[in-house]
Amino acid sequence: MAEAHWHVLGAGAIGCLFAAALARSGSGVTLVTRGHSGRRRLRIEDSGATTEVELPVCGLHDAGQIATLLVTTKAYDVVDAVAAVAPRLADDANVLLLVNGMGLAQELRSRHPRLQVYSGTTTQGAYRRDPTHICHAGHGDTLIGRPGQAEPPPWFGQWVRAVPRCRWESEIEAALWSKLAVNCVINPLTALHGCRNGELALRAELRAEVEALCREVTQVSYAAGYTQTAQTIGDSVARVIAGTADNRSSMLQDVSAGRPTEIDYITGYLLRIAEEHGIPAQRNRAIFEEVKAIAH
Ligand code: KPL
Repeated sequence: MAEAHWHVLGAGAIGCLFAAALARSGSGVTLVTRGHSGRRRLRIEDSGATTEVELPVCGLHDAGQIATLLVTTKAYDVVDAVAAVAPRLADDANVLLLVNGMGLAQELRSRHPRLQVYSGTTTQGAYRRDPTHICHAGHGDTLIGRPGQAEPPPWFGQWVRAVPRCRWESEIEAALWSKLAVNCVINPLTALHGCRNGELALRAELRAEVEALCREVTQVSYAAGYTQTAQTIGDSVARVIAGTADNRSSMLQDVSAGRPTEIDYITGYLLRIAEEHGIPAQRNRAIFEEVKAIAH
């Protein structure tokens, strides 16, 4: 059977990093952009060494069928971006969502029932020095899965070949939730206080806010059946704060750049689950409103 050809929608740092990794390990890859078709040379910098890879680029509305799509856009762009390429998607196309937050896989499944929608989460760190120059800043784990699917699909072998520390996760919802839980605490607080992640552990008033949010996330996690996250959220948040102390969170970067934030898919998703279980989650609700007030 021929290997999957990957179309990558969302040519930000993470999209380019995975596109380059797939291409370098022998997979066919095309970047899908809002611009014109052509070729793009990407430079990937990793631990001081820079490698180059040139990829074909197509426009959103070009002809040509898409059988396997990796989506790495901002969460708030996913629905529109997938709708834009929908006429090109094969009947049973595979769509792998590697985006922040939760709720989008369900939304895509209900809008496009024929698609095979998979989800992923990664702790790989990357940022763009410019649109073609990506800095691979941190090596992490990449988990991919689909609710109810114990065994990976055939295309997953291409990911194992391309991406170190990539594994199939049969409990992908729990993995996504545990990342969401950490993001619910760190991202809005750093965005509201305009601080780097590490400051959340240094200032007493911010430590108190972290604790209050963690208590609510624990409550919601227990109610939703994510027991492991409920039992470990405090330690996980402390570890991520320490490990990414110098980082400006993605939400702080979005607010600083005047972009929309992903709050609807992070705290907003937590609040929807809290409501389903009759939990008020007042601190999370307040912080959700505050982020809404300062951002788009
Ligand atoms: O995922 C992140 C983000 O900024 O979105 C963390 C882990 C908080 C790192 O900054």
